Amino acid sequence: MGTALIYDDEMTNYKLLWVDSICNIEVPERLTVCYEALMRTGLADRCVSIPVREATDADILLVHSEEYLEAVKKTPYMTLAELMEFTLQYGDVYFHPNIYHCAKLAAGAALQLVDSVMTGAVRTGMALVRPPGHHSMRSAANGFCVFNNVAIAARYARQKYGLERVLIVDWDIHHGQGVQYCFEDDPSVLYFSWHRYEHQKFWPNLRESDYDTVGKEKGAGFNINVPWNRVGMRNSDYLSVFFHILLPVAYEFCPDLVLVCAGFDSAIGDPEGEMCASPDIFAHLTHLLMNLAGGKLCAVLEGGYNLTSLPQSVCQTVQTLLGDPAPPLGSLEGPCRSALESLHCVRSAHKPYWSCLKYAADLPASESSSKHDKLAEETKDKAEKETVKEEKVWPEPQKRVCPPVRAALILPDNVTCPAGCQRFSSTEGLDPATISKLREKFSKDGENNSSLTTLPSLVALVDKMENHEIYSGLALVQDVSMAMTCTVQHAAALFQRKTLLVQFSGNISDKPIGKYHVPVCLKKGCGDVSGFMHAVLSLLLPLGYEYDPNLVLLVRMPGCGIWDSVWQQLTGLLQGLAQGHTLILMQEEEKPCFVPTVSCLLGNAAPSLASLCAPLPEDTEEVEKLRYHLQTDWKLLQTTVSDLH
Ligand code: X5A
Ligand code: ZN
Repeated sequence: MGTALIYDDEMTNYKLLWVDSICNIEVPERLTVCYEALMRTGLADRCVSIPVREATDADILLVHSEEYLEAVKKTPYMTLAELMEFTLQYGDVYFHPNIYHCAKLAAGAALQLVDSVMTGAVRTGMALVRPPGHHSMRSAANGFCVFNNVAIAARYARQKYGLERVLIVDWDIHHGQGVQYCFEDDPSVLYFSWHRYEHQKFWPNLRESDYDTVGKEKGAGFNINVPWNRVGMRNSDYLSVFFHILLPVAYEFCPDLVLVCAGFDSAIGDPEGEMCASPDIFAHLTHLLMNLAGGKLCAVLEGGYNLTSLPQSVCQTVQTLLGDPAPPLGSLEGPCRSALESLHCVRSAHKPYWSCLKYAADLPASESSSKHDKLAEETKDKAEKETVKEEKVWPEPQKRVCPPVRAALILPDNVTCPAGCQRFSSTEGLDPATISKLREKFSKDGENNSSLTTLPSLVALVDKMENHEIYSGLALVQDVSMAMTCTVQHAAALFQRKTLLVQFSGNISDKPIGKYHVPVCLKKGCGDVSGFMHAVLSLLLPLGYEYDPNLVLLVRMPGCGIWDSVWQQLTGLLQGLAQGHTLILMQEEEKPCFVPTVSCLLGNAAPSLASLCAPLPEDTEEVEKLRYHLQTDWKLLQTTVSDLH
C-alpha cells in the first residue's frame, strides 16, 4: 500500500548547449532540487524506490510515428550545428546528444510507475523526469518535450492491463496539446487540462486550447479544457474548478486509473505561469484525486521552473501520496471574475455530455461577441499589473503535522479494535468538573454508561485532536444524537466559533436555510448515489473548504441508507479538511460499516464507485437551489458570473 518514487540522476545529464532565451529555463537543476528536497525532508526514504527503465521502441510507437522515432534516434550522433538545425523544425524545444537517452528513461519511468501501481506493489507514486512530455506530438517535439510520457503510459496501461477508462489530469500551466491530439476521438481516455490562455495570447496560442474544444466523434465530451484568461489565479480558483468541473465529471467517468501530468509551473513564483496558487494547494489537488480509481494514481513531472517553488510543490504532492494530512489552506476567497467566466463556459460547453452538468447555466448568446471587449479589458489589466511586476515572495509551506495516533476508536467492550488503531477510553487530562457537568447535562441516559464513559471520552478525544496527538477518531455509541450534541457543544466552546451544520436527509427540514444551517433534502435520502455524490462534490466540499473547520464531525444516522462505498468516499474526501481531524459517530447497530470506515481513516483509498448514472432531477434541483441561496455567503459555491448578483 506504499508510494513509489521513481528517479534517476541520468535524466540530469542533458542541457541547453546554445543561447536561447525561451529554453533556458529548462535546466537539470529542476530535477536535482526536487530530489534533494525529498531527501532532506525524509519523504524519499518513506517511498518505495523503483528503478527507471528505457521505454522500448514498441512503447514509444504507442503514441509516436516511426519516422519521428527514427529521426530522434539519430540525434546522439549529431554535431552541435546539426542539433541546432534539427531543433529548428520544432517549437520551443532543444536537443542535446544525450536527450534521446533521457527521453527513453522519462517515458520508461512513467511505465515503471504504471506497472508498480497496476501490479499492486504500491498504491500510488510519482516519477521525477526530464524531459517532460505533454507537448510532444505524434511526429513532433515541442515545448521542451520529446516523447509524450503520460500519453504513452495511458495507452500502455489500457493495453497491458486491459483498463477501460483512464483519467489524465493535467495541472501544468500549459496546455498539453500533445495529449489532447492523442486522445481527441477516444472516449476511453478523459483528458482534463487547465492552462494559461489569455484568449489565445499565451503559448502555444492554439484555437483548440479553448473551452469549446471538447473532443471529436466518439470522444466528444472526453476532452476538457479550462482556459485561464488572466494571470494571478489563486488557490480558490483552482479549487472551484475541481469542485464544479473536474471532480463531478471524474466521478461520473469512473476511471480505472488516474494519471497526473504533474507540472508545477501553475504554482506561485513560476516565470511561465505567473499564477498565485501556493505550493500547498497541490496537497489538496492530490488528495481530492486519491479516492478515484481505488486510489491508483500516478503523477509524472511535467513543467515547473521556479527552483524554490517547484520542490515545495513536489514535496506537498509526495507527502499527500504518502497519506499525511493535508495542510490548512487558511481562509479562501471566492474565485475571481475571470475564473468564474471560464468555469461558466466550460460547464456550459460540457453540458451535453455529462449528467452532472445537465443543469449548468447556458452561456448568454452574446458570449462570443463580447469576447473582444473582455480581451481589451484584460489586456489593460495586465498592462497595469506589469508595471508593478516584481519578484513574488511567499512563505515556505509549514511542516505538516503528523500526529502519532492515526485513528483512535471509542468502542463497546465486546467490539475488537482493528489492527493499526488505538482503543481510546480516556478521561485523562479532563478536569472532574467537566465530567460531572457532562453527567448533569446528559443524565437522562442514567441507566447505561454513555454519560459516564463515552461522552467524556469523546470530549477528551476532541481535545487530543486539537493538540495534534491524534489524527482522527471513530466512536460506536448507543445514542448517536446525544453523542453529537455533546461533541458539538464541546467543540463550539473549544474553537470559539459557529458550527456549520450540513444535514442530509430525505425529509424537508423545519429549520430554514441559513449561512450555518444547510439542510440538504434528497429525494431518496442518501440512497441515490449520483445525487448524493453530486451534493458532496459541488456543495459540501466547497462549503467545507471555505468554512475551514478545526474539526470535521461526521455523523451517521441509523438507517441513513448510504452504501459503504459511498460512505467511504465521503470519509476520504472530508479528510482533506481540518488537517485530517475527522471524528465519526456511528450508532452501535451500524457496526457492519465500521470496518470499512476505519480502513478509510487509516488512509486506505475508498473503493471505486460504479460509473454514476444521472442523478435524480429533483436532487440536482435541490443542490442547485441551495447553491443559489448560499452563494452570497459562500463564494466557493459560485459557478457563473451572473451568480454574483
Ligand atoms: C512542459 C512545459 C513549457 C514550454 C514553454 C515554451 N513546457 N514557451 O512546461
Ligand atoms: Zn508547463
